[in-house]
Amino acid sequence: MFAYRLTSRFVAASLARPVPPAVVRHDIRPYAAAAVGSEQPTWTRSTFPAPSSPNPATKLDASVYPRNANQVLRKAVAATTVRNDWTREEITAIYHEPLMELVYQASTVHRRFHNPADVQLCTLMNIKTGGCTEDCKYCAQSTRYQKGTGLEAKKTESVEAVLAAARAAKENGSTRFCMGAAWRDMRGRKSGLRNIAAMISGVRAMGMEVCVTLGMIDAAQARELKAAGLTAYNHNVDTSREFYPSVISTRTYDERLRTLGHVRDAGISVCSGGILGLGEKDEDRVGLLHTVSTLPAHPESFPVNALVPIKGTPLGNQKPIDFTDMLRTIAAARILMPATIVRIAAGRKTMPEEKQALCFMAGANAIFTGEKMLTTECNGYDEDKAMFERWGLEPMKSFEKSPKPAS
Ligand code: SAM
Ligand code: DTB
Ligand code: SF4
Repeated sequence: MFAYRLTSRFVAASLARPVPPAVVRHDIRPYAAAAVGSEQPTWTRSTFPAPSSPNPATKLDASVYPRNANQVLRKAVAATTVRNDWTREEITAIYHEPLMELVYQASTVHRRFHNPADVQLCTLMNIKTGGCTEDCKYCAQSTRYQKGTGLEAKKTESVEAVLAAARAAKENGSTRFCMGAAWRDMRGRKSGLRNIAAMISGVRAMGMEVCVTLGMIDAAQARELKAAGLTAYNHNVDTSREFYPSVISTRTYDERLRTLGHVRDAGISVCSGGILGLGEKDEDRVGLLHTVSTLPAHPESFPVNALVPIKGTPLGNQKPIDFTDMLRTIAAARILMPATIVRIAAGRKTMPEEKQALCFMAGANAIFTGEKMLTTECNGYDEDKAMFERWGLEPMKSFEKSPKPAS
């Protein structure tokens, strides 16, 4: 009561008095105007004097952090169209902005391009578990680390089992169903592809968006998946081009980009993001953002995975990514790719709700929900429903952000 009286008296007093010029920058009105795209103040690192003892975690190489950082952020935030000509220097400047300001500006951009209450719910199913020949150092499903992980390879799931899981996901409010297979590519899997086409058309017939992640595919396979009704294809570049070879040796960065090209050419939405916490540096997270935000067209979806350390893999003892690095990556992605769905992917299970809320504030607008990710636990449907209730979030409608299918 007391607080209320104080506040209303303060509001009444400030409305009565004209705002003196000295406090104009604190006035909320320019920020509100920014939501419709006009000029606004931005508080950047260069707005403040250099700290007397720089924090080693945020110390920057002057050669990559441009002097005109303020203008870089200002221009990025004021943009009303999507850009794909970002330079690494520009992305570095945005990524290293004071975190509060970065989140605030990302949130502003988010509100210009999306309804901030809408969050897409996607459920994953591993349709082929384990037995993968690749050597991705983070992965539970590679045969190379099987002795340590103890994960047994399984047969591919049946179409019936997949459709039953999709139905359950839909009943729980998911609008996208994503099927993953633990293999390198689709070579020599003709009957496998026919089976997957049946899964795709069955899930589509339920009115859900369908995504698959099947490793590398060629142009003809992409067209076949499109013909079956596929909405999106997930294939992550994972990290920067420079850091990539320290994580995976059995396929190249360019091979990944070629698959993304086939997906795009077939008219399928691209879902491509990365993993944080592999031991990469800030410049690698900037490199990841640079790769995806300078593709000829931005991915429609950008998943941000935090490494889930799997015992027995080479990264099983990796220290967790700093949450602030994850938040910076999400916020920068929102500014660089304003129309893209930014997905909090792996690692959400261990994230307290308040951290998740900060990610949504910074522009994340999709999650995986359900019993399982691929081999690890996922935040359950009920837990996520309760969180949405508390924070005023709503499940995004089907095909809200993906091209509506013809039929
Ligand atoms: N085999 C296919 C491929 O690699 O393209 C599809 C499945 S793969 C598991 C999909 C993505 O999940 C990987 O590219 C990686 O970004 C993410 N991922 C896998 N294991 C992970 C882990 N332990 N922690 C976080 N993300 C992980
Ligand atoms: C993506 O970027 N992350 C999801 C989905 N796309 C396929 C997979 C995360 C896997 C997490 C580790 C596991 O469950 O094995
Ligand atoms: Fe195989 Fe995919 Fe795991 Fe790499 S991430 S080992 S390709 S299942």
